[in-house]
Amino acid sequence: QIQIEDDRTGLSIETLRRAIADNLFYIQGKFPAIATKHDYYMALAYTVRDRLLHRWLNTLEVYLKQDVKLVCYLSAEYLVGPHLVNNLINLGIYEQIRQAVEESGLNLQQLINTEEEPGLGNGGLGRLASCYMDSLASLEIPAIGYGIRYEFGIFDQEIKDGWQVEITDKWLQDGNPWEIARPEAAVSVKFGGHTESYLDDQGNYRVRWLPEYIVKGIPYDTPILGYKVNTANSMRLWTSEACESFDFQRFNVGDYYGAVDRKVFSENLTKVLYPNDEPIKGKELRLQQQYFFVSCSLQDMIRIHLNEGNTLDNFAEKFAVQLNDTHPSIGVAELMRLLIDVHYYPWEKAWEITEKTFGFTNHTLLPEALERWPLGLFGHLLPRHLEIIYEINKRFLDQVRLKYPGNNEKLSSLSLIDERGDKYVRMAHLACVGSHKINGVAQLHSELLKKTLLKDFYELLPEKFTNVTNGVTPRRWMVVSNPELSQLISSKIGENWIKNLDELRKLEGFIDDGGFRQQWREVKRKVKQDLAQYIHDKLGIIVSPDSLFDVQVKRLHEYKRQHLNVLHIITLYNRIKQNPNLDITPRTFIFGGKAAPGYHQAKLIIKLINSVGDIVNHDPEIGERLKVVFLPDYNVTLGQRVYPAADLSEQISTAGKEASGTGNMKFSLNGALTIGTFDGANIEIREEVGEENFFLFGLKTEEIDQLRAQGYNPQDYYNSNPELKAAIDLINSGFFSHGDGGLFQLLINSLLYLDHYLLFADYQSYLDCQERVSQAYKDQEHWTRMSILNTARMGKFSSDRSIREYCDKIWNTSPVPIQMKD
Ligand code: DL6
Repeated sequence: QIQIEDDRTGLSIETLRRAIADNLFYIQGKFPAIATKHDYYMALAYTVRDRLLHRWLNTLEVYLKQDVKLVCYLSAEYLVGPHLVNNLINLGIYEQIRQAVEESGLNLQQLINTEEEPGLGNGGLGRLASCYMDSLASLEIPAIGYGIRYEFGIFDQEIKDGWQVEITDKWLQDGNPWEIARPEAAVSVKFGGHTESYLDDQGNYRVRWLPEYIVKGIPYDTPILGYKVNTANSMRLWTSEACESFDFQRFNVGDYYGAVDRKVFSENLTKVLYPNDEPIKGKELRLQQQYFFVSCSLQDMIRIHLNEGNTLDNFAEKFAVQLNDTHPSIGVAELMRLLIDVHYYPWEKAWEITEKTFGFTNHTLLPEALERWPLGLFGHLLPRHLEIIYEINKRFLDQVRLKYPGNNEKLSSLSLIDERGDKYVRMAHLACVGSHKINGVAQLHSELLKKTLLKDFYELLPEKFTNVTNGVTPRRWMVVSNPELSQLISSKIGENWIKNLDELRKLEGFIDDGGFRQQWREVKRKVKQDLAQYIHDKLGIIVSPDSLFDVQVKRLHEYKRQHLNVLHIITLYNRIKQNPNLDITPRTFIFGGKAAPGYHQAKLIIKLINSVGDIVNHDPEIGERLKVVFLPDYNVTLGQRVYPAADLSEQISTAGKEASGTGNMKFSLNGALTIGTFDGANIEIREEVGEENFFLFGLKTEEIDQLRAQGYNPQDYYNSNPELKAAIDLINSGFFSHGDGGLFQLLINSLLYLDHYLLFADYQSYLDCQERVSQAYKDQEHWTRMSILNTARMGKFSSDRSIREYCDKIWNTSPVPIQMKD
């Protein structure tokens, strides 16, 4: 019998080649002689998408038929990263496609490189959401990731004269082959106006909301395929549109601009992603965005549920909704509104459903990142939700009174409304009260939540609190980004580690094999060479792949202390200048990361890194011993280049400030050693890899508390530590800024007179620890052993483990395997 492959589903090289040619012709409307690389990328992307659609529609059909429980991840941010290569890996057709592309006279890597990544997030929180989407699908857990389809994602970063310059990110400009619009599933979202009460036919008291305006939400779906399974879940992102594109009444009375006002407002709603680290106050558009996507998503869930013939009575048994930080926490009030005002549930039943449905993940202890909305603004935009929040609060505070009679202090600290000065709605409190589980993202962070930020909630509702330590997907962060190391690993222990990361432990059995260690080093050198080439091509800086690649890539923030790293560089520089023959381990310091456009100190740190680099890199006396590189426009794509090439991972936040970190996991997984503080997931990484394979330094949280209680004075450290003083004085002298001693003054003064993040207190410990790193690196055999052990012991930090924990502790869900129909 002859088997004929369908051009849209077939996986043979010949069929794939034909499908690419077909898509070039019929979708891009091009023939080879006039096709650009981008045309070929699109033709290839559509070829891959066809194979996804097949699995995706099959998955949706099974979900529908079996009326499964769905995990709905509500996240204002997703940092998806490029789709093409990840889909090739997860489909298991990388090699076939490479050959099919080559037979068409093209180079797969070049096509992969033309993809513009969707930058729909700021950093860790958004990237975590995407790792979790990968794991949900790979573990065959039915899920939808709901979010916002920002037209402009996180800005592109350029560096001009050492300063960050922000450029609008136009990721949709050349089309997005991975998404499918679903205008038929559009929903309406109300804003503003007022409420009124009425009695229904049965004499029940009801409230209706008469909005000032209504916006339409259109879903765009992107299939997210699991690794070598048939499950493809949906990432459903909402775009806002005007209900009416043109107001003829206004036009007819001569109000030409007014006629398009509403349209402009509606379309602006999902235009742009807010950079984090900006003060929230007054950012009305952000609250509009949050409410918009949350309302769209909850309405969507209810539609799906009712379509399956259910009533909402069992909504919580069929939907587990996770709040990714407070950004979607308005969902608590919105679900109450939908249940009470639209589906006429009594308050008590609605509340029971709501609390069972939601789980809340906190991602930060930084007080400035905690969302609270001025009461006036909130009530103006969401008048009905404010009423509902007042009622939730009234009932909640009654509960508090029972436990703490006469304790006004407790009432005020737990209340959903902050009334200590100007009044605010506290979104974290709404999330805590309205969720059945609350979790932090690393053990230390979850403990600190209970002791500090959410202490009163913990004392009142201890059973709600739990921890789920973050994880990262080994598919993107090893198989996609480090194919060389992945192949070496698989050649020794097979491929099962990709689905079960604990299997990496088997590598320990090869640790005494000198040949294996040699191969390990060769792979590292090769990826370092590739990064060195990239650095040369982009920045014209020559770095040696034999130097120690010391890497800090993450958002720029004072608590992450990139400037502590700079103080180390300057100290090494000073040492060489004082002793030109100094024998030190040659290092290439590599930085990358974006600063929020309004965060001046963070931008000044970027300028400082580049200024120090300018001097150090051009000083002949320093030569090859020190190089400083700032990689512009750090994003997922660049991360994929950088993590595999690192020898040393800088995780040097002030203890107690980094909730978890996930870059720390990606580095270790790729065989880098960590220099880190006792903070976030560093602690658990050290526990896993062994303290002898981790470079720990700095004060612990309790020591920091003690130091502050005694009265911390950074000047004491400055005056008593000559090397620290020399480094600070050199910056202040204008040595790195063409004589302009004032340029870095804001930054330096904040260290000298405040040092909120205790750089000076940790400086000596950091330097000593870096010295241990340098010594260790000289013994390459031993370093290789430590590197292998880091990789081998990273099983815990797979996002598959995190997702299993969410399923068990919070969502109460289990896998639904998908069989393919012929
Ligand atoms: O949980 C993901 C990620 C953590 O790894 C980082 O430590 C933490 O800083 C980050 N938090 C945020 C804050 N956003 N808010 N709110 O991005 O989350």
